[in-house]
Amino acid sequence: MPLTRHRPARWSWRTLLPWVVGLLPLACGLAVMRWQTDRDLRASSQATVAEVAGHVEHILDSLAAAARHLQPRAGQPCEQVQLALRVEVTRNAFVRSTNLFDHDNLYCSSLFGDFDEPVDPRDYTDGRLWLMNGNSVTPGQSLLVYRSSQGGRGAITTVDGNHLRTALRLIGDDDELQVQVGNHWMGADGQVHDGTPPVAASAAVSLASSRYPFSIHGGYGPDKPGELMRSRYPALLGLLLLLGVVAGASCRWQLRRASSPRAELDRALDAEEFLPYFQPVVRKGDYHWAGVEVLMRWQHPREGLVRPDLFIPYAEHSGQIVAMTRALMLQTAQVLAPHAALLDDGFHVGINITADHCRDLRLLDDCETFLQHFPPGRVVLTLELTERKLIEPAPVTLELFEKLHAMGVMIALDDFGTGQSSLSYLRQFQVDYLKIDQSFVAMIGGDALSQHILDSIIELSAKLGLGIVAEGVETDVQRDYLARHGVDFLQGYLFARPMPVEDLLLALAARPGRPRLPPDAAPEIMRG
Ligand code: G
Ligand code: G
Ligand code: MN
Repeated sequence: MPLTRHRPARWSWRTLLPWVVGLLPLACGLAVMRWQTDRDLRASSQATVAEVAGHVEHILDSLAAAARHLQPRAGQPCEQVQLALRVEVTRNAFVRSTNLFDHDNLYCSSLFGDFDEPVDPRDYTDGRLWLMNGNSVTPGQSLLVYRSSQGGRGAITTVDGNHLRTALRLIGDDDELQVQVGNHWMGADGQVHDGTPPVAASAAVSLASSRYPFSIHGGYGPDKPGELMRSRYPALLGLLLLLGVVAGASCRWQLRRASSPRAELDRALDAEEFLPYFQPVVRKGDYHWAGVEVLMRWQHPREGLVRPDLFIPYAEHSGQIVAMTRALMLQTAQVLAPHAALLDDGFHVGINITADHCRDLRLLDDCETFLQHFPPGRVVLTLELTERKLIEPAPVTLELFEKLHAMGVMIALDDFGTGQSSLSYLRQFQVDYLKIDQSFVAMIGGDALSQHILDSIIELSAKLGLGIVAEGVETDVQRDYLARHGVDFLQGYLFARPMPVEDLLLALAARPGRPRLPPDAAPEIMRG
């Protein structure tokens, strides 16, 4: 049974706002922390890169000083200069080897003495530096080569790549550092690669030496800012989280507290909290159920079931009653239509309508939608208009009622006797039924004057050819009196109280001659 209709999740601003308010301090705090962290990381990265560059310049100063000393000896025979080459190696901690070249040919080396190898200045960045992945002496062992030349002759000094590697590792222990010379670069792993080094994910910084043709690149991995924030601001993060929760919760609380009745009704309409209850109307004589009146109930999440007299007046005042009635009609059709087989042909369904609903022709669509849910002729839709708040006979209203009648919709004048509708009014709107207000029914058995009023109403309706329904029948005396006076339909606690749709369907199914009696069904009181 589609009685429990599932609710689509709706995201209105009222549900979103507490989240936004709760997340805002968190987002702002995180943004500020992130900005501060990035700034600090960048500063630390810049400092590290500058320190490494200074260290590499210091190493290169050693190489340059050794080369400068040897430069004047270039061109002299190897056996004469070999000792001087070795002295430079011994004197300088960073110098691994020294060499001399003449006419672009390396002819003397501190390691081997006489040597013979071409020197191509194009290998050297700026003619001075070459970062290579090993040479013929130590293949696979990176080294940095410094070349000092004057007119095709000069000195070449080298430093082991390990010295650079140590600088990269020790100075920036958790940085990603690289030294780049021309088209070659070396990372903390000590390997020399071609091309340009990868750019660090965060706080990437590059610094080119002003004195030698190399540059240092530094930065941190992608996880570094997060790690730093967690380790640096644990208390602040916790506080922000708490602040967010408190802000969100208090916003939610405020929204709930400060919500106007109008907003509360809108919310309830969205949440489908208005339910149809059904009170049977019985026929005189056999007291079979001729139909039902649909009465709105508010299934409030905290207050429980709310009676309509507590909220309908406000809804009528604010105009929200029209949307609420429309939703109620749709819901009524949706819960009854699957069980249309339980209804007799011509079963009356009475809906209470307010004057506001009759100001344009949209009520026609609402009624048409309602009737389309049922097999033709199965239900007769009856609109109950209260006599207390009469509808003005504007042209559009008259057109509306004409078309409603053409569609087979009946009109009942509710609470009859409490207002002052004229005969012309009854005729103008082609009213089909009068519903005698329960206050008159309660007069039965009372003084003679009150009873006279009731009798007059019944008489009047008979003269006008209108059907008549008595409301609020509570006793056998009232029932018998009304039956004797020819009242066609009766409604009241004596027959049945307003009930939820589950009970209505059980009671309808339990009627004699009906199939499908549910095993544990406890049918509502039945007089049929
Ligand atoms: O159901 P209850 O029994 O308590 O109804 C109280 C008042 O609320 C009655 O005057 C009845 O006409 C009105 N009422 C109940 N349901 C609706 C409805 O759907 N629309 C309007 N306009 N009035 C309703
Ligand atoms: O739409 P109307 O104003 O006629 O609404 C009918 C109202 O009368 C509803 O509030 C309904 O619960 C109530 N009602 C229905 N039957 C009885 C009854 O027998 N006695 C009393 N006191 N109220 C009734
Ligand atoms: Mn009514």
